[in-house]
Amino acid sequence: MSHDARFSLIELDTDQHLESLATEVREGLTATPKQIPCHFFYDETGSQIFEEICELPEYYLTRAESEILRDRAEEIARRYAQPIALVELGSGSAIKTRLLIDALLQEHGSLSYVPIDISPSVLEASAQQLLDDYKHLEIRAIAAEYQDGLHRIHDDDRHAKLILWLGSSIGNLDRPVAEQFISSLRAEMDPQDRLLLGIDLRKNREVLEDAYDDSRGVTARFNKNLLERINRELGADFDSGAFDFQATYDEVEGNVVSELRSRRDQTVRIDDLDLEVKFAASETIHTENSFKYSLAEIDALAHCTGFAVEDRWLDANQRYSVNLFAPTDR
Ligand code: AVJ
Repeated sequence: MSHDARFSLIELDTDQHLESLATEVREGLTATPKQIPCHFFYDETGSQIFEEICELPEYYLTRAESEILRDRAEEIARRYAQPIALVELGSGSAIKTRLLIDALLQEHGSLSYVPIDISPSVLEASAQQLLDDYKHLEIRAIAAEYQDGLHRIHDDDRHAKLILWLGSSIGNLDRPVAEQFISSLRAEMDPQDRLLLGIDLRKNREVLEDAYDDSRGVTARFNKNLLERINRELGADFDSGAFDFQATYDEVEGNVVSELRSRRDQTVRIDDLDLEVKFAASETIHTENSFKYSLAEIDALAHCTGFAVEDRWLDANQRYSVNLFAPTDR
């Protein structure tokens, strides 16, 4: 079959939910403490730098997750007797998804892949590649925010679903928000459906702070690109060299906090917002939280969102977990 027959893209109108860069930068840089939401990391440059981060010796998360999926993909595929719909939140780095696509096609002969991502262009590009490589793959892409996209996956009732949320993306959410979001996933799932969740584990400070502030300065560049993006898109005059990057593990919260810290007193002008932002020496801009979970916290998360942990796999170094959540009835 041609690509056209095997590909569809639904674009949901999510404008009313999507705050623009302008609005959120104004809010975040006039707040105390200052902050910029981490989803703005991922413009074209930022997405490229993120790929570099995933290859860093210190950033073990991507490798650990791939190791687990490589070892377990077949076993996961064999749990389903019939072809399924593989739903993925954030179409992400295709490499990890391919491990599962390979195993599912091997097991069932056909597969429907439903990537949900905010960017239609990212969805189209990755779909072309996948359709070329897999002749028995059908792709029903949804360009939307996760929440809106998820309401659409119910439309396809022919297949059992396996929902993927990989990369420890859950770590960006405050714990109560994570709980709400997993509950909302549960609401879209039937008894035979499963949720496969990649979650980074709590561990000692040094390993975490190295992972989030690498010796080559790639993560620092990733953070400073936020300032350069604001220069490019909002006509600002940030000198990114006048900020230092820092990642600090809060052991009690289990949270790696990423920040940019002003090296001196300075004023930044943002033309498009007609805004001047003053920074005191050492004042910070909060850029990201990366929450870590203990195994007990993952069990509790499953329990209070209507799931049981049906299976859990760790990498050989026991730094990272992939969890198969099965709906419980309640
Ligand atoms: C993509 C959100 C999982 O928190 O580990 C990597 C992003 N930030 N290095 C993470 C990130 C700095 C990442 N997530």
